[in-house]
Amino acid sequence: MNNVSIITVTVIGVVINMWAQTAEPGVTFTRVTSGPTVTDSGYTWGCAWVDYNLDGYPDLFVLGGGTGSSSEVNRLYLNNHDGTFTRMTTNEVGGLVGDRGGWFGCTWADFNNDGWPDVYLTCNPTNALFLNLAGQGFWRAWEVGGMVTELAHGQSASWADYNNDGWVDLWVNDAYTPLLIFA
Ligand SMILES: [Ca+2]
Ligand SMILES: [Ca+2]
Ligand SMILES: [Ca+2]
Repeated sequence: MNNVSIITVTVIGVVINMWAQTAEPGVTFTRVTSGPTVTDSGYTWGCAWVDYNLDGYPDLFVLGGGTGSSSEVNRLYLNNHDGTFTRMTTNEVGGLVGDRGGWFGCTWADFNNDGWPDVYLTCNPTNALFLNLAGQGFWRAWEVGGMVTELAHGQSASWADYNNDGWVDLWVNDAYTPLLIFA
């Protein structure tokens, strides 16, 4: 893996594909076939790269899909700095990887401006906001108003400081309610 410069990940249903680009940009990609990021089974939807522990290496977050009794948990893969990843457990990072649901999308941003990236997740039946505990885990925030109570079937979301006041704002779309912005 010494010649790897870029890794891309695609998650479509149960199929997880991961390609590593060689050091010469634009030349070729090689499919990654080993390690938990490509061998773990389960039904998955969205994904994102995020350096959640701020060690300078991007970690991989993958959302578990499904509904009802077949709902899934999310996955957070810690970058080991050597081309490999370790799947984090509920004991290590909390409900972010233990709470079951029909998780659809995620958007990462430091919403409380403490320097650590937090994440908002869209889900059936309840969307969620997880606060990053200084890279040592995540806490699910419930007392944050309608962003985790008004929506029934979130699809996707995105953070941006649209009014330029120094605090990120959240845009969410939902299958059954009007599009919403939480500022
Ligand atoms: Ca990291
Ligand atoms: Ca934060
Ligand atoms: Ca703002």
